[in-house]
Amino acid sequence: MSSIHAIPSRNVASLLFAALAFGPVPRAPGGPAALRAKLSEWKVELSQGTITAGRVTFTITNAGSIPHALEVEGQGIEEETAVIQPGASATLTLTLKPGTYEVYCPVGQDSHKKLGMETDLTVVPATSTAGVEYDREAMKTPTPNIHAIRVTGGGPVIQILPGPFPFPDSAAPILAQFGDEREGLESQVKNGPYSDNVSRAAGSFTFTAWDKGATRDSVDGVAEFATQDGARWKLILDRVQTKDVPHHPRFGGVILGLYYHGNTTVHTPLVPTINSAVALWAFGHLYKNGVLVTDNAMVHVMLLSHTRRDGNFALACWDCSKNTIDELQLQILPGPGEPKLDAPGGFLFVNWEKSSSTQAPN
Ligand SMILES: [Cu+2]
Repeated sequence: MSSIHAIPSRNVASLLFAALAFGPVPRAPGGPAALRAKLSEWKVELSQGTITAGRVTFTITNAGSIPHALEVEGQGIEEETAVIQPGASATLTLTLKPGTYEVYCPVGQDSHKKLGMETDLTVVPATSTAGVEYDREAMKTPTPNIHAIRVTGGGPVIQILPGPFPFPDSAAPILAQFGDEREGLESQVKNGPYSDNVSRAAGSFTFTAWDKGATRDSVDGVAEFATQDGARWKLILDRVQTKDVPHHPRFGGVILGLYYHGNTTVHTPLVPTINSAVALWAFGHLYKNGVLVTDNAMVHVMLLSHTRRDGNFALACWDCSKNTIDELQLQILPGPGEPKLDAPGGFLFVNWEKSSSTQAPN
């Protein structure tokens, strides 16, 4: 064994600093190294980002309000825990070789991962100071990939009017997990915007959305439509929202390719379970018959799996996630603190039933 006295003292200090700040924690002789993982909406936090190679026991706690799990993937390994209920813990013991591993929540066909529940774990050789180098690598801020989508509304245009939710029995157990939001949602089960009560409308809606990360997302688009009562509405999308609230991850973000609603516990269960090509929350300028209503209309847009029957446009399925993605939903609510919109139920909810999308330039 080499003597520590051979290393100049300044280097000892910097090595010690590096070890304290980011370095691998030495394992107890014989036993596996210990690593703690904390799961919540929507992140995975590890007690350390770097560990030495060998046997590792992950102790995973679900500190969130919905079920999660943990998967470790990389270097030929792909191992996951069973689903962990809120407040519960689980352990996972693995033998890890040096390299980088992805540590994420596999729940919801990777929708939790897409919402941010992923992190990296770097495993360094057991007998080496190379960990310092690995750590510098791991500390680099990753350059996010920008993805953009252009969506064009098409096919029959319908306005969804207030009414009862058609799948109250299926939604009830999920509603129970929504805490403070439950009461509001339960009133929407009886009379809300996710009903079978529809009427024919007409109009156009085209937009482009950029997924650049939670606070840099962007959107550009215009919707023009005439509702059942003959009113002509125009919405100019202005900016994404950036507020996060429970169950509404990245409320304000642009999210491409998410599996949610229905029984997923992500966002409201009063929309059937769907896959979305794009979902976003934004503020817009809203005009009625050429007169400005508000500069702060709250807008939710989704291009999603088809949920409605041809012909009468009733909601056709509780789990619609396997259906073709061609339904474009536009929901408009008044801005925070503003009076209800002059429309049935105080909201505007318009669908374009045969819509399409293309990849847009970044
Ligand atoms: Cu999860």
